[in-house]
Amino acid sequence: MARAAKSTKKPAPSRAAQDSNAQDLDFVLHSLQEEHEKTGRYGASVEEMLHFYEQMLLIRRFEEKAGQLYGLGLIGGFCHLYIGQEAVAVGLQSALTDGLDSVITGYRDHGHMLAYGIDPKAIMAELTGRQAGISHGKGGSMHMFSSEHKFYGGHGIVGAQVSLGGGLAMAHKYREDGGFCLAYFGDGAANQGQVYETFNMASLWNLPIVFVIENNGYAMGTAVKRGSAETEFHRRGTAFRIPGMDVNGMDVLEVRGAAEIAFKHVRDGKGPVLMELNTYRYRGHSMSDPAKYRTREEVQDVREHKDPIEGLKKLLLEQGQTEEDLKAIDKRIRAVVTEAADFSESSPEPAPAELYTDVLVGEY
Ligand SMILES: Cc1ncc(C[n+]2csc(CCOP(=O)(O)OP(=O)(O)O)c2C)c(N)n1
Repeated sequence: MARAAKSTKKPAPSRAAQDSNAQDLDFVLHSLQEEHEKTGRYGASVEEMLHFYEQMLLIRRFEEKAGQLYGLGLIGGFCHLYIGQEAVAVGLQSALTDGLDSVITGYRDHGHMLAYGIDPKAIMAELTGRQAGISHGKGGSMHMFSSEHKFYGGHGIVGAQVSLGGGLAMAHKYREDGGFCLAYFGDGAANQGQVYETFNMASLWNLPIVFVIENNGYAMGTAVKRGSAETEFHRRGTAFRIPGMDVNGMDVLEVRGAAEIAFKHVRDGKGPVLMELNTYRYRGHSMSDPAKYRTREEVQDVREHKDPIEGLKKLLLEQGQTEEDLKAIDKRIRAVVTEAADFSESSPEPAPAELYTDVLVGEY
């Protein structure tokens, strides 16, 4: 007969006692927040600001065009747009070392690829399933990949990219190449078990990795506070001694400022960092989401008061740029996007023989 084990455990401390633990000298909330708040926004030159502006506008216009092509039936399958989140990828990736550091993300990946400098034509051709696409038209929106650019996807399995990112970081360390991995995931993915297994191993092995939680407020139709017990995502590495940072992901200069601190920490061999980038997606989760779980007013309010592109535009105007200068940039970007769309529409689909390429057959 089973015998009830005698509990030797002390009773659980009250909430108040737990709160006072936060004051204990033994308890450390691992954080780089103080440094981030002290340093603040990145002191960009006007040239750099113009570059960030162009990159964010390229993502916005590209995604708008992708939305149109989807509506016309030229893009099949899933398509998750990055509109609203542009400052995150642009601010972070502007601080990477080209050709050295690696990037991995989920299915909302077009913006990250554009921010990495990958040719818009190759991305649009992939979206439309053409041979000239970066995955030869066989991957589509969620499965783009370019080892040449150290861009390791594009993953449809929520959270999977975090563990794979741990592997990429392990490779950087093993090869002693001085690079690190930037692994993006969403607030919904942040509740997955494999994320915490990766945190543990990354911290234990002191891996060069920056975990980036893009908190856009929703996981499909579930608002953060309905699905997450701890909504301050930057604190979630504390149990693994991974320092966190809480960053305004709608301000590209703040994102870049935070990146400087986080990336230095990792490059100095001090192990992983966890960044929470607070942002917002304007469009539905994917093209098939009518977004009934939030009001139009909520979206409009963010557009009017927090838009990352409008925010930077205001700063540029204060720095002496004119409306005409900025309109000329928009015109140029629209031409790049139109060219990418025309190119993909006139490109051939993959030949039937492509069915047999890039297929892994073998015994291990
Ligand atoms: C393992 C797994 N579970 C569920 C899904 C279905 N799914 C696709 S996206 C998504 C929500 C993820 O939200 P979040 O991580 O916040 O990223 P966001 O879409 O906001 O960028 C879910 C549940 C999936 N693709 N993979």
